[in-house]
Amino acid sequence: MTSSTGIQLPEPYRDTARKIIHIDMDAFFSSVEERDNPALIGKPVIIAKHPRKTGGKGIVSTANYEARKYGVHSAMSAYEAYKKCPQGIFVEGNYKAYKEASNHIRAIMNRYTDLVEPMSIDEAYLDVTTNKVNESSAIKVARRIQKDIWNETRLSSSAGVSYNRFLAKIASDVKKPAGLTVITPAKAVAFIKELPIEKFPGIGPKTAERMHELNIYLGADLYKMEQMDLIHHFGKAGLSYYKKVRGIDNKPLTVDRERKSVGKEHTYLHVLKTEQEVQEQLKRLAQEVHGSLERVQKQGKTVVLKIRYRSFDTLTRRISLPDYVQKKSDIFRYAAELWDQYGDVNREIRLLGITVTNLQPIQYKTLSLFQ
Ligand code: TTP
Ligand code: MG
Repeated sequence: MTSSTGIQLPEPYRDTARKIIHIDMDAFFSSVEERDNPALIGKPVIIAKHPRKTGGKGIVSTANYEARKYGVHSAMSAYEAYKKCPQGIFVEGNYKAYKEASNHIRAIMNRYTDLVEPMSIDEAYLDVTTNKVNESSAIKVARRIQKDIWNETRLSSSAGVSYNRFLAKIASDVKKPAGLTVITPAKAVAFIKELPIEKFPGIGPKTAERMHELNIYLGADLYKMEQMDLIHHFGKAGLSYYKKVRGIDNKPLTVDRERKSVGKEHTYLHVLKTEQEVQEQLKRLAQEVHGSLERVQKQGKTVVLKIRYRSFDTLTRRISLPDYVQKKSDIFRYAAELWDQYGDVNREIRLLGITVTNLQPIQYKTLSLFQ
């Protein structure tokens, strides 16, 4: 295609071979609360501390569909929610229960495919092009997962099925709660053309505003824009909009293979011969392991020390703790304790390593729950 600048850009390729499902739980936090306290069912439920208790502070995590009828929604101030729906029942979040439900749901998904990319506590993408139950219909897989989730957790979810992430995500939002929407390659472009621009995943309020200034309100308006012009106005994102409005999103799922441990070790060309050298190296290793734990947002319950002597004799000794550790000072303290108990500096040290295992994610903090 020729742009207004006269430069020719290649038309992007549309991959329609994959089968992608997006699952998003319905009114997640409040559904967990209703399940665990049936007295709430049928009433407007708002997940937030009551503004009376916080002196008017606090933000709504979510609200059930009953409360949404009054205009209450996520990220609204609890005070505003109270004004809109004074009879609403304010429930403080119970993060542990949500996390537990989320883990269970993830385990169900993993029974169908290992290609699961969680996006938040209540949503995930699944690539079921090939899957563990040998079901060629992605729609049937989605239905089975929704059914399993309901049977095993008593929580309802909505699913979107299509050939890429972008469309699957749009689809899961079409019919809520308990919906299942399919966007086929044949229908994709027509579907996107009718979509208001602010409903495009990845287009936030600011970008939407800039699009409005360019007279882009619907997918159809975006479709008419030339590739080069979109790049001019929106940079790299412009190219992505150009593709998405044509139903193109070839990005594969990113699967985080669960890390079981985080460790560092160093081999010393000049063997360590003094207690002080060992202590310094343990501190350095503790610092590095702490950094890695922080990057993966995990903490661990077991600290392992590895020692290799000049003779190449190698030993690993571990200590399992009642509480999770992540801080550098804790990792160092336990590694140093192991060293005191099992190490012998007179044998001269060729290698030291510290590993933290028995990991769990650090508590997820939502925008609003813990303020
Ligand atoms: P969402 O999936 O955005 O909302 P939802 O599941 O409550 O409702 P829907 O049926 O429309 O999907 O978010 C999932 C959970 O994440 C939600 O239950 C509460 C939490 N959350 C916050 O704590 N703060 C926020 O601002 C948002 C958007 C969500
Ligand atoms: Mg949800």
